Amino acid sequence: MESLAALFREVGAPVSIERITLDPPGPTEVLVRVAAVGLCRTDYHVMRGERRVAMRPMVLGHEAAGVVEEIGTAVGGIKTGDHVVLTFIPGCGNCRWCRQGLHHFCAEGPRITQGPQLDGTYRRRDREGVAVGAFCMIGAFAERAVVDQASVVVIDSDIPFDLASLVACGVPAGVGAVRYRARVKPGESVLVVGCGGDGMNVVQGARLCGASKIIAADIVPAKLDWAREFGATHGVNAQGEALTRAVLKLTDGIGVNHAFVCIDPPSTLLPAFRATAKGGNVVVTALTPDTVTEIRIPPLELLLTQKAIMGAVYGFASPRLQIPELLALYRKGALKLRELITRTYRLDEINRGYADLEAGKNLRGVVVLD
Ligand code: CXF
Ligand code: ZN
Repeated sequence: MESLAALFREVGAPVSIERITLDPPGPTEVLVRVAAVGLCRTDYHVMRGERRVAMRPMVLGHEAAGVVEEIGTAVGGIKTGDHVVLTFIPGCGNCRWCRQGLHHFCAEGPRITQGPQLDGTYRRRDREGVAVGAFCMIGAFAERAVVDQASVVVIDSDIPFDLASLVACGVPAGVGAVRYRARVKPGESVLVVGCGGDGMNVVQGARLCGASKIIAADIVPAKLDWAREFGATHGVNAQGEALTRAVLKLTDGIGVNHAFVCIDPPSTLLPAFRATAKGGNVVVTALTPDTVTEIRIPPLELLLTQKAIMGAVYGFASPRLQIPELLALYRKGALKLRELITRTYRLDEINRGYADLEAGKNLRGVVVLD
């Protein structure tokens, strides 16, 4: 069948909207009509060549929700008509990690930038017949996507698709980092550096965990205002040493219990580290360009302050656990989803959406398909 798709063909160039051919799902795959897909910064890093992928052309887009239209012969637990959220790391179910329920550690995870499906073959071709990859084994900047069942989580059908798409990446990344990585406790203090898609969800995760002081830091004033709506108790418009100083001032010179680095780790990690109290946690959720190969933390300072520096992908918990959990929190009014969406776009407006993200106008832009 044919599908309109946004193809990443050239580094630094806009994605190109083209008709591609989509093969039917293989035995363990499903065909999904994409209903909504978020404009996460990770795809933009790829477009700009900051995060390398193994092939082009490739359909980007990984923060998606939609409807199952067809299932392969060996698919279990998913049926035609099911509403689904796609996961940017597959949960193969067979590796040592998936067998423990740690799907965010799935052994197939390192292959998500390669291009082929989970089974190593391709389902997409361009009009010249050239194989087209699918970013994160999803490729959701398209009307339709064929994905392995390992990338699918079935959700309740009353959740609006634009909101459902958000729990595919940004929301679990941020909320999960607070709940499952740092394990923030009631009364603790939190610093969030960078209040974009991940950071704003760290803010609301900290609120959910009962943090008493939630300091939002960003250099875009509007994001500090938004952060207050999501639960931040303080806003700091500063970076570098000035950021550290401002946070120490707000915490009686002690620092926060937990700092979250949600933007540009090479420049924000040390200021966040130094704004953290002795024995505290520094959690990195943000991607770094491939060219950045080290972080600069004085080892003696690390030893003497006894802080922990941690990474969190997918919020450090299985998307299979988190997606239903987050939707339940939304349903009881504890989690903001609608408020995360600044603007919606058509599929052919993706480049404009990323220009808006770059200009700091969007918390989350979401492509909504008919
Ligand atoms: C990213 C998150 C950080 C590691 C690589 C993939 N995914 C989505 O934005
Ligand atoms: Zn993402």
